[in-house]
Amino acid sequence: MIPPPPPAESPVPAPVEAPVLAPAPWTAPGGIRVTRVRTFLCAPQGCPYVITRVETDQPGLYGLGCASDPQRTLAIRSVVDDYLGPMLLGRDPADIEDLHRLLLNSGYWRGGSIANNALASIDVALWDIKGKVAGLPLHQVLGGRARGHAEAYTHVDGADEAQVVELVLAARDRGYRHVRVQVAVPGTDTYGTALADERQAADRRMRRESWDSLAYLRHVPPALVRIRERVGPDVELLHDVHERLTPAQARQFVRAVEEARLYFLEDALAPEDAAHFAGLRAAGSTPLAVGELYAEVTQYLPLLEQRVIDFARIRIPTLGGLTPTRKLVAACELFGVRTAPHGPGDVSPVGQAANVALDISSPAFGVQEAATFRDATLEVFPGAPVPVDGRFPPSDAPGLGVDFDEAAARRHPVTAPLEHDRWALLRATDGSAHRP
Ligand code: GCO
Ligand code: MG
Repeated sequence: MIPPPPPAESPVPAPVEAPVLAPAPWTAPGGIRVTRVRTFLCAPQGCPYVITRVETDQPGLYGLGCASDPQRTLAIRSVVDDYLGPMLLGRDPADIEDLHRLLLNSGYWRGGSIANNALASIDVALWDIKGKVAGLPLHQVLGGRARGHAEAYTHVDGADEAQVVELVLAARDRGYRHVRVQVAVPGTDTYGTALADERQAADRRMRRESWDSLAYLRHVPPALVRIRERVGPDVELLHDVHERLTPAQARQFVRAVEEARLYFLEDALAPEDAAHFAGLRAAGSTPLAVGELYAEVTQYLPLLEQRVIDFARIRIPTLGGLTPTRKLVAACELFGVRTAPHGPGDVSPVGQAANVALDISSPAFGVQEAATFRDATLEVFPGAPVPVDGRFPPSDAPGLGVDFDEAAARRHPVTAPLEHDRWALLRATDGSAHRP
């Protein structure tokens, strides 16, 4: 039995006069103080968002962060409400590095996606406040412009090549120079194709078909080569394997897809198989992208050092916030790896605004994943970053440049927070559980 939907708002925490749980030895009296940390659940995009708001004793000064991981929504909200939020009360929000380190240490057992998403939402909110106090857009706080705009990539998927080709050309006509293409494999569950998603929605996101690696290997690489032939050389094509192949199958895929001249091939290997990237690199020249599933910046380090990947698919919420992620991005720059931050519809506009601020200010930036936000999402998040002609312009508003409309959010409640974890219940043709 699915529990009743959670309240849209977290309980109001204790007033600031409570003892400061995580004091700093240098804090002088006066200055800005955190007075409340609140979380809000909403689903204007269909998937559950967790939004954190860090409030201060300065009228109208607050910061926003995104803790949205549809697979563990209620757990993440609890980590913010019950564990991390109380440690912020009474602290100066300017002490971002100290607070990030204390809150990370407070859990003792290292990171992981649930703890990191919660911590990230507070971390990004503190960066939002820093920009607002300084009167600067976040990309200026992070070092200023390294580019005039951030190139975006949009998603295209279809039941067959003809439909994909048509949608790629339409995306190019809308100004996109980078397009992710996913093509359905008849009779098998195929990641990223609308047909599967529609079925999932109809079945409350339960999987129906099984996953057939051999059918995928036979069907998709030649289809991508033919799609390249039909769309021509002037649009960058990307494809997401979504960690569904073994290392040997991934090497076959890389060899077979060479002539599609992909901009990058994403998640050809699961995190557990990262040691095989050297072999994958040797199988062909297709650029390799990985990382949305990486919860620790240190997971990237051997791949950077060996220079066996080309793009880091950084996910700021999963990595614990802007504080660790900007350090990783600097490392990417030093090792010649570009960033391609994760940003589909289940990253909220608050999370996307943090992505774009980092994109604009980092020399290592490659391309930004872009969702098509629904009107309801744009209503809940005034100032949401939206690509124009296939590119994100920098925000010129202080901080993240995105707000959160509580009243509008209440019109789009999270009604079935456990529904999304069924999305991952994929089985292979032999009935075994398979990575989704
Ligand atoms: C991508 C990702 C997403 C994930 C989703 C999981 O490349 O955008 O693979 O589509 O599947 O974020 O919740
Ligand atoms: Mg992906």
